[in-house]
Amino acid sequence: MPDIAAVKAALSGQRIETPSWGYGNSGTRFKVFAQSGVPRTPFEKLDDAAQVHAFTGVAPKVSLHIPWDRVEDYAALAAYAKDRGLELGAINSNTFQDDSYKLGSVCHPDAKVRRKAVDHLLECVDIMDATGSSDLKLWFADGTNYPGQDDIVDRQDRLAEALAEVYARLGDDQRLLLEYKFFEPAFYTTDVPDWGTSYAHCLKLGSKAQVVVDTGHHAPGTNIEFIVAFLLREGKLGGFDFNSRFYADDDLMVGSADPFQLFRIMHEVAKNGGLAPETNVAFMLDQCHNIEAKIPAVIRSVMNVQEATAKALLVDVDALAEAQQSGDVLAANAVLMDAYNTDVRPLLREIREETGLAPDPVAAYAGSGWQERITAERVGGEQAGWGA
Ligand code: LRH
Ligand code: MN
Ligand code: MN
Repeated sequence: MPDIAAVKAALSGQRIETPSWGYGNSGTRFKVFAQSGVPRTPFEKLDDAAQVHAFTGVAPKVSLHIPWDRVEDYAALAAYAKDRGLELGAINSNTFQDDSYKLGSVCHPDAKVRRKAVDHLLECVDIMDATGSSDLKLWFADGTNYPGQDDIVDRQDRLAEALAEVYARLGDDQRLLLEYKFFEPAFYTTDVPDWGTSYAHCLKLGSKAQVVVDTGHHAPGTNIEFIVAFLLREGKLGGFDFNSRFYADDDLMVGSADPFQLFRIMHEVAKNGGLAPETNVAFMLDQCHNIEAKIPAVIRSVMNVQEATAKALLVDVDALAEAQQSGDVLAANAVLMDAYNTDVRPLLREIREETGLAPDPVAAYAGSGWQERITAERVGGEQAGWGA
């Protein structure tokens, strides 16, 4: 049976990174529903992230998106984060919201456009130097809409060249996380559509390049936990962009659409050493809260990751190995299901109370008065950058 003290230690040691854009207004391409009290600046996004950390105790890192979080002085932003018990996490590049990127960014047929895109990525590394961030998260919207539109292999060559230049610029303690997505905004080919493409590029680049798995970026039915297990085995799992999907890249709260899938993913992570800090798997959220209140939704999401992790840690791995070895299919499956069907909420409440936190973070936030305060004080909040 799992040792409860070790389970508790692993749970209180887990760190979940929240995205700055999850605190801002967002929507679909049909409508952005503005909410009152949303942050007007990257500094205010950090104020909200500090609330999430204050009530959960496990969310000290915040990912930034450039240019959505552009500021004059990034060191000052990092200092502001530090004053609130936070750290700046992954720097996400943006090579998809400029008119010049109509035919792609780093894969664009025109070298001038590629130069502009690579310069932006290099600027993101400069920002990392100023903020102390160790992760550069790259997602390329590059692709084509029509057969024949561009040469698939040429585009891979351009991608490899751009990645090599950015990789060469990384410091010793910095890494590049390459995200994949099977479609959208391109509808025919996407230049980094799947983990295999990302993995192949990362392998060529070297040990500072790793794959990031955005859970919303797969075709329905994809076995994401297999990908996770494979990448961990190869030392190439850099981290997650957690969210949930019913249809496409829905960016709903992690663990809301398919909590069982999240458990299966976290089981592979836990079993294969992915929770050990030295493995350096980043547990990041990449979500938008279009219709629900944002800060409590981020808190809920952090709790969903914790619940899936707790269940994964409760898997009796010895009993599982024994059943697997003896070819007892039903017993092996039962071991996993027993852990999944455990109500871990009392355990998590206990851990919170032991560390001086309120047992129910959502209720504690609701009673804190923060939402009322920002609603009164902040007028004219900004958009996350999505769904104008
Ligand atoms: C693209 C994506 C990528 C972006 C983020 C805002 O769909 O998942 O990670 O940076 O959304
Ligand atoms: Mn993502
Ligand atoms: Mn996405």
